[in-house]
Amino acid sequence: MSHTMASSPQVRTYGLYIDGVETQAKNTSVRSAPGTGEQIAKFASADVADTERAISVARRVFDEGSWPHSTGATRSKTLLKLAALMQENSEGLARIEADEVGKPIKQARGDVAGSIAMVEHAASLALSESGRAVDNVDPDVMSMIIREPVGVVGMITPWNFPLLQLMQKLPYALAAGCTTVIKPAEITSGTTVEIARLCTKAGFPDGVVNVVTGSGSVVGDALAASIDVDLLSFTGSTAVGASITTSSAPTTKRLSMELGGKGAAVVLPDADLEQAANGVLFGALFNSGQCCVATTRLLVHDDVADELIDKIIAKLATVKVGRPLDERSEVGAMIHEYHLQKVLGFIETGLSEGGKLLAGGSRLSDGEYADGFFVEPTVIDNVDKDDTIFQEEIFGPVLAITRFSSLEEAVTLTNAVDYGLANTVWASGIQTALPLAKRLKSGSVWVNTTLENAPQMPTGGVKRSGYGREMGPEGYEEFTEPKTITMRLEPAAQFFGQ
Ligand code: TAP
Repeated sequence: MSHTMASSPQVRTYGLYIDGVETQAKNTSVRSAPGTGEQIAKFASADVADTERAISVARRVFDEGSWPHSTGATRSKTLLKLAALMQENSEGLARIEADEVGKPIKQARGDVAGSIAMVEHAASLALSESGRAVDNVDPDVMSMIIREPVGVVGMITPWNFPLLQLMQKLPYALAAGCTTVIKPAEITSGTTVEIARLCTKAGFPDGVVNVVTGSGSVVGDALAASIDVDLLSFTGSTAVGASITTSSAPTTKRLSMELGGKGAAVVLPDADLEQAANGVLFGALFNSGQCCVATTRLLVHDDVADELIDKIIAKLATVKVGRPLDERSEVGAMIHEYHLQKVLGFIETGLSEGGKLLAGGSRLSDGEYADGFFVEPTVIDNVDKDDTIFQEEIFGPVLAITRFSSLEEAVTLTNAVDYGLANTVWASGIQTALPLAKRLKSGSVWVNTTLENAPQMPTGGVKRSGYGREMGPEGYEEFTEPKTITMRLEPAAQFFGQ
């Protein structure tokens, strides 16, 4: 891969990656760039038989192959080799991601850097994590809790951060000794196939990393229904996640669910308002708001609401919406036309339910925006707890503002949604900020910062945002199964009152 290839108008072609070999499928799908309308990639569209072939390869390689029994050092070195190859190809990966998703190239570079950091972190866990001993039950009893790889892992990922979401799962599963079958979102499959190619170069045995591109209702459903998939690790919408819990139920496989979100940024009167204005806006607009942890609800104390909103509107005037490969762009395109219309529909509903438009509100379609799916960053004030845009995940660059007058009200409002992924608190006094952070129902809370992640920090949701954690030692453990081996030393065990 080279970035000249990625940035040329030439269409990139990707096949199915099974057992270390890339093959074409009977059908293909074509992806046009959401920022420019140009055709950029052609993906293989797998059928159920292709998916079952990939699963049976992953099953055989897990049951009979060397990877699950390899040493921590081998897994770690192979992961570090993958990280080095990703580094060599980082600009190409970033350009594919920007092209296919429509995100600004600067942010795509950040996604690649973050992904490499996760591979390196997983490499360290492959060396450091192991089982434990229990030796305090009886002086003559010793128990070992060993950690075994969970088996064949199916991974289903969304289109908003194709590489980053994959890397929150794949390196940790590989560090644990699992084999994998990955189904990326059909329209953004490029970097996932690129990673499979790099995995072979890095020295992962054939069949450890398999990629089956195609639609969710075919490939995803086949993964959910397969008895040979031991764990299905899913990132996507709450609706599809819920349907997978049903479709996979007869197999009793383990599930890990990273689902939707509806984060709030809570701004207290003692907050640094300049910082808060910048952070709130970034949290709402990052990845064009197509971000599970986006803070698209601003909950602000009455005393500082007007001042903060003025600062947000002033800052917004300096934010550059632009084509993904334009180095100046800070907000890119929506993923596709249908989604753009959905976002515009949410804005319309928000205003019809009593919201007051402070900025944006329309599609951008002139000049550089003519061939892409761009929405103006939008700010709506006067949003009530029961309004649609307060409750539902918009997945677009829309900030909904609600005011409060007491800490209790801020807690109630933050928690008054079905989701529980990530929230943010802006406040100077730690005595207020920390107790507040503890009362917010979400898997993560940021205080005086936002969207700040690192591989050492686990991420995941509560309520309808799902269950399970990714990254950190907790994320690694998701891909392991504890096994308890108990031994009696001397004297011999007593049975039936011998
Ligand atoms: P979804 O529409 O749910 O799609 C996610 C994945 O599921 C895609 O690969 C999709 O395939 C596949 N899929 C669709 N139907 C399926 C089925 N019946 N069985 C199995 N798989 C199926 O989500 P999206 O629109 O791509 O992504 C946006 C959503 O992801 C948002 O709700 C966002 O909050 C959430 N998200 C959550 C997180 C975390 S960490 N919690 C991170 C990122 C995104 P195709 O699309 O190819 O058909």
